[in-house]
Amino acid sequence: MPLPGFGVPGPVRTRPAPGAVHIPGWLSPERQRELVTACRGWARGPVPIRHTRLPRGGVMSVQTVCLGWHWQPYAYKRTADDVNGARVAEFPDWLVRLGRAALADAYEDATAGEGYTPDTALINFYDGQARMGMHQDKDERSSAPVVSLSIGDTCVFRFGNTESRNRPYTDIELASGDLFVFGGPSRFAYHGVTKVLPGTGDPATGLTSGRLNITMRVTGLE
Ligand SMILES: O=C(O)CCC(=O)C(=O)O
Repeated sequence: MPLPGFGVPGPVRTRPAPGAVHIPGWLSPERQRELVTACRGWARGPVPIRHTRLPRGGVMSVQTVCLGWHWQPYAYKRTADDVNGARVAEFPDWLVRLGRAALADAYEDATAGEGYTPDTALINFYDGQARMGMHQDKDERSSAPVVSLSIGDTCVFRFGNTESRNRPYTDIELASGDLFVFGGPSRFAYHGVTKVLPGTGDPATGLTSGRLNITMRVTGLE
């Protein structure tokens, strides 16, 4: 059973690849506001949101804060040793339930979310210039699906193949409230964000500019 306020199917569901599902408008406006409020709190601490530094010296253009486990390229730890050394915020049960509802809706199977217990989330904030290069989510020791929620400005999300960063890929506009799930044969597909379209979000979400993305994952770690 979808949770109240979740699982509201959007107008057009697409499946860009086997195991990958895009449901526009999945989050109600009220749930988007609640998530924005929650993300604001997590962005403050215990580990503040920041631009992640890459081992070769680069700095990511998105700002990120993690729940459950802290992702420091390219591993998960309980403490944010590259930020302030604090233990990251707990992954809340309500977000686990949201992840389960997302899988049930994405795969149109009420049982699809059973046993899905995401234990980390990366919360990314994109200003109008931020991007994310093509990459695989492969630091997890689990092949459970990734659940991605978008709020605020629309972006162009590039969803590719499991072999390389290159074609074939599909460019998909992810707008506020959209759900994107990738699991099964698509779980390790390369993906990225090529641009954000400033001014396309609705300030009623509580986000007056920029884009929030929440990806839930199962780390497979103890
Ligand atoms: O912002 C997005 O939609 C994608 C985020 C992403 O790929 C990631 O966090 O690994």
